[in-house]
Amino acid sequence: MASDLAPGAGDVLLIIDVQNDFCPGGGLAVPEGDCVVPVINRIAPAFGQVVLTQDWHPPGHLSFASSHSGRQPFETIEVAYGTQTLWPDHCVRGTPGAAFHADLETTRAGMIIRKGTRAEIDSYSAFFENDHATATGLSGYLRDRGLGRAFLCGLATDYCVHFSALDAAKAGLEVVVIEDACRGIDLDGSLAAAKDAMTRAGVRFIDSSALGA
Ligand code: VGL
Ligand code: ZN
Repeated sequence: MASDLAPGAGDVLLIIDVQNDFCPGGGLAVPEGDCVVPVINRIAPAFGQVVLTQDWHPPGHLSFASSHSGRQPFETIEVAYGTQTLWPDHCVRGTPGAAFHADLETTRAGMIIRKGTRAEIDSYSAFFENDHATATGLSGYLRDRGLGRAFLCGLATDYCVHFSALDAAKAGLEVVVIEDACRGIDLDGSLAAAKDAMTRAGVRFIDSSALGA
């Protein structure tokens, strides 16, 4: 009998930010970030619908420590929409660091969402910018296509995967995070906190082997 986790109609695989800058050697390298690539390539063919996201910042983006004199990466500042962590420069639109990892199989994607494209606002979530008000259009896309369950994977577990999962749950989607297809940054306990918040939001965590793919 097929398990309830076997991907079918109504399911989408959401591949978050598998870009060079989040992989070893990149501007904001996530430990083992590149290890998600073979896992994602193995499971993606099981899904009829695949969406990719790409962190895509203009030069001088507000989330870059280098945009604030005297500030260092990983410090936080207060901005119009709340607290913002400052990052090393990463995923500057059009640069090699912003490109998908060269081995990531992207041809199956029906949609690529670029986020963080406005200089004055960051966007961790694939659904809303960090003001939690400006939509990217992804929830409409999923709704229009009748997709009610989102399987999430990619980088980073505690930032873009985390906030995408919360927004997906808020939008009424059933949300499943494929843990071995994600890696985290883990800044000051952010990984445990993210997992807690996702669990409280009803997000389910699985290993890719549970997909039968
Ligand atoms: C991300 C920090 C800054 C992510 C993007 O993809 O998780 N994290 N920008
Ligand atoms: Zn970013």
